[in-house]
Amino acid sequence: MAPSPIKVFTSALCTTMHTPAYEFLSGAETQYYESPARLEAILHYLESNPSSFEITEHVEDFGYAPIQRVHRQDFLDYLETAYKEWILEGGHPNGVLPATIPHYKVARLGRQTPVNTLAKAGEYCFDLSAVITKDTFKAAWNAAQVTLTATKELVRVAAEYEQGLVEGTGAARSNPPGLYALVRPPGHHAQSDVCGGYCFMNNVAIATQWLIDQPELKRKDGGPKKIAILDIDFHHGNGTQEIFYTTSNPLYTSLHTRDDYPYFTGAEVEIGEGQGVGFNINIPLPQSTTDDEYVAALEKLIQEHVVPYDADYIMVSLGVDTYKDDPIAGFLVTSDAYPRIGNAIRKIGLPTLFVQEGGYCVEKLGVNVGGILQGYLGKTTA
Ligand code: SP5
Ligand code: ZN
Repeated sequence: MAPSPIKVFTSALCTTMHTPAYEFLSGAETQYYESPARLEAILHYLESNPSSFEITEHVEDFGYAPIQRVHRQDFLDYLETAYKEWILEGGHPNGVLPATIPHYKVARLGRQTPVNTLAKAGEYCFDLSAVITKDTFKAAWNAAQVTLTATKELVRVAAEYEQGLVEGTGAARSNPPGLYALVRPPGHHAQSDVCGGYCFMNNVAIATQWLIDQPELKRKDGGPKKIAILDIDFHHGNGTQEIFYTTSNPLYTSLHTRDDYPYFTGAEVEIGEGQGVGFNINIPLPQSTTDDEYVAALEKLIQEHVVPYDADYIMVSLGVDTYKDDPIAGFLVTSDAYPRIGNAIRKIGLPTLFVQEGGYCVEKLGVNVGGILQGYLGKTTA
């Protein structure tokens, strides 16, 4: 039986809002690379392939609670009020950016409680890319709600799939259901109480924690459902790592650059703490990584860590900034690799939600993201 199309969840309430005019890269003011044009390009590809994708703008309101399970309230209050306070204090209308960040060598003795917005910006943001505009809180909120809406549907299609496997009505382990949350701003750099790397709220972490929290979702042994996160964005997901560092559910796994942003996290020795030891898997790769090397590393990660974990669902932090011509990132990976990546994820055989993270080569975003999703459907080209 042919696989069902991938259900795509998106909303203009997140994709078109939050548009800082610029950021700083290597000391220079540049365009803001994390832009609505990225999502338009992906959407255009998906709309041109209606036999593979079913797009919906239906968004449910899950309220504040699932976000509060992952992010600290003082941080969320800051995100919500920062822009207004910033303008009142005479900050530039492009948005809130820190000028002083409590570097650990300074903060070690610091006991001064920050009061103004510039100080708070330093407290709650770790780099110069997460510009807070008047719409940022709303956009991040809606990205989380879209991701949660897709996650609720994941639960439904997963149950249907399990039923089909039991009754043998055509479903087969080789065609697990797939869904896609086409959202921005991205999430995997956002920690429990600090933004950065274009990320404000951690969509994948919020959705994962929501799955674990559902009282009626149980494994056969009575425990909560298990989730394996597969982070294939070029950059290490320091946010997702931090949020789940001390727990054995979810399993966090990441393939990422060893040589680039966020520089200070992503080493193999970051294995988790306490109950979480062994459930944080970092695979740093060199800048020179090719298609074959990338796919081999992914297959090895899946065989050695994801499959043995015996998860109920897979959450993919889907970044295609691994692409060779990405303007701010990139291995030597070409567009040919993406269907192979999707195929490797399909072979895990578990219901999967793909959530959009990075990828900045706008002209190739459609074919690269589309390549992964088409590969998941068993196709060999985008
Ligand atoms: C979600 C996501 O992909 N966020 C990434 C944010 C990266 N921002 C900093 C990029 C630094 C680029 N440095 C270029 C070095 C030359 N290769
Ligand atoms: Zn990235």
